[in-house]
Amino acid sequence: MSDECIETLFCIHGACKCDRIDFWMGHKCSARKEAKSNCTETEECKDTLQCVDDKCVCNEGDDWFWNGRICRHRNTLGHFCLSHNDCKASLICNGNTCICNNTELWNGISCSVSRPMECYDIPFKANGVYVIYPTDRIHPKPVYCVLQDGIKWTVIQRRFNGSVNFTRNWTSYKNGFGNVNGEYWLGNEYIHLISSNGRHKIRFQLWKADGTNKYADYSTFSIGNEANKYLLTVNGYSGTAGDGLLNVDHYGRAAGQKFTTFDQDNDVYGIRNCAVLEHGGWWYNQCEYADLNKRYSQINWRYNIGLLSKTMMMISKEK
Ligand SMILES: [Ca+2]
Repeated sequence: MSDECIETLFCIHGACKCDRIDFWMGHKCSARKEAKSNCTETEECKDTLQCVDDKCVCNEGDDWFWNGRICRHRNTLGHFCLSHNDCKASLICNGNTCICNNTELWNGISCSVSRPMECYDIPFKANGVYVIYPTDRIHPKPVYCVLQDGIKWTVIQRRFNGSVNFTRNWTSYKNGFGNVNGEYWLGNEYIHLISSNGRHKIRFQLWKADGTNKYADYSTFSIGNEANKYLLTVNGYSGTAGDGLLNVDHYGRAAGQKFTTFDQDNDVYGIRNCAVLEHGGWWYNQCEYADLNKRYSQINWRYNIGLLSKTMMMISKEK
């Protein structure tokens, strides 16, 4: 019975305890404390608050806030809200939805007035899909971004299971195709716009079916515009895969070549179209030495490496 307990304690299930919303101070019960109050134990703080560095706080990071009763998780773009506090930093609550204010755009992490041209411009920490604005800084383009060796890369090509057909026409290669979460080609127009905006480098990542992983870097990479047929410029090879584009047999040198698709023959092979022969779109010469866009079962970089089962082409700004 409660009268058997000393003052401020209640008899709960046969034991003297403080009321649920109180805590035991050592000599009496006291109300649990609000966010930002001084504390020595988490027990002293209101439900879901924790005592960290002698203060009652929401301890799951900046994405959590105290709403006066409990710690709540801030929502991301497009999710429900009642107030600005319900939304992640830089988002506002409008019509019960977290949005950027109308002069800013969402880059996958925050709203920003400076619209990213490429992954290099985004302060991301984890590989994934982010939004870039390479065309005019207005139209969004989702892209897969990779952080590797401290470098932020924009993935322009990715293949790993053959689920996406790379036998495509000029317009398809120009605008891009596939799935940004899976296999895709970013699009020659985007690759041109990004790679011609300051000096760029490219990394070709190559995996064989047995898991062997090699790479080829070129410290200079750009492609021309559509009028130039997206002509390929690469230079400055380093890596473990060997150079497959520049200092190779003349007939297959992709460096300096225009892009060819089955409906637009810009290759050097006079009587045939290499894109038809190889079932892809590439900077064909007569025809190729390395070709990552051909029929999935035949992707190759150099003959001494063998067939590839997984590829990634990614570009970044070269400082
Ligand atoms: Ca031809």
